[in-house]
Amino acid sequence: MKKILVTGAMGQIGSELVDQLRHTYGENNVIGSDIKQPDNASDGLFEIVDVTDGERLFEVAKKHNVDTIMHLAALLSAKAEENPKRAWDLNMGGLLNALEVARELETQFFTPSSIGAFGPSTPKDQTPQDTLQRPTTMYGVNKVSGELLCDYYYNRFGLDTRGVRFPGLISYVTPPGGGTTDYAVDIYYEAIKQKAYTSFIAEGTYMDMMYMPDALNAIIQLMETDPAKLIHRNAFNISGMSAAPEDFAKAIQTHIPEFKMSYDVDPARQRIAESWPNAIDSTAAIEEWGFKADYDLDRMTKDMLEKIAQK
Ligand code: AKB
Repeated sequence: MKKILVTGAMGQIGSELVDQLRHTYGENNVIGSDIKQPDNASDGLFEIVDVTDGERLFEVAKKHNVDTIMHLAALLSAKAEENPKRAWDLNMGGLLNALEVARELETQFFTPSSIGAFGPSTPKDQTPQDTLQRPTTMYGVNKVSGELLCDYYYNRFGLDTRGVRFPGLISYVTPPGGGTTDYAVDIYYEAIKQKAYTSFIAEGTYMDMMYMPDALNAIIQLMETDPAKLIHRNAFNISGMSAAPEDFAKAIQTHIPEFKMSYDVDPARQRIAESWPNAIDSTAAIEEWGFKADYDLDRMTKDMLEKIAQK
C-alpha cells in the first residue's frame, strides 16, 4: 500500500482510518473521499465522491494514481432496513463501481463485511469462519453478496480483494449512524452526561464488539499480509469481545457506581440483533494473518470513559 483512496472517509471507521493511514504511509499518500466536504477542509487530500457515480470514482482514483482502494461507504443495518432499495443501490452499486475501478487500475482492494452477514440459521456461538449465511436483513443480504462479489473479482480477475467481518465498532471519535450495535457507543456518552442509559437492545442479547484501535490495526495488518498466507479473503471473522447490554452497564459501574441502566427495546433493531450470532470464532484470522485484539470490555470501558470525559 503506497497510495490509498478511502471512500466513506467521514464515517465512523473512515474518519479514524484516514488519520491512521496518513500516520503510517504519509500525509500525501492517503486520499479521503465522501459525499460532502469535511468540516476542516485543510485536513489533507480530500475529494468529493458519490460512490454510486462510477465515472467520478474512476476519475479520482486515476488522478491520484492510487494502488489501494479501501471502500467503506455504505448504509448500516438499521438504516438499510428503513430503506432497503436505497441500501441495495448504495451498498451494492457502490461496491460494484469500486471493484470495477480497482480492476481497471489494478489496485489492492479492501471492503468490510459484518457479523450482519450471518442469519438466524447460522450457529450462534463460536460461529465458524465457513458456515451457513442466510441473513434476513437487507444489510446482511448486501454483506453476503459483497463477500461473494469480492471473491468473484479475486478468482475471475486476480484482483487482490481482502475483507473482515466487523462486529459492532466502539469509538469516542466519530459516532456510528444507523447501526444495531450503536447502543454500545451511546451508553458511554450517556454514562458521562446522565449517569444513566436506556438501552434499545434487550438485556441478554449478546453480540460481538470491538474497540476502534483494534479494528484499524486489523485492516492494516490484513492488507500488509503476504497473499500466499491467505486461504480466506472475503471476509475474515474478527471479534474483540462478546457482550450484552448489562455487561456494558457492569463495566461502567466499576468507574461510575451510580450508573443506572434501563430498557426501552426497539423491536426493529432487536429483531436484527437476534438474527446475528452471539459470539463469532476468529481462528482463521488469527492463524492466517495474526489477528489480535488488545482491548477487552474492561480495558475499552476505562479508555472510552476517560476520552469522552476529556471531550
Ligand atoms: C451495524 O450495527 O449495522 C454495524 C455492524 C455490526 O455491521 N455496526
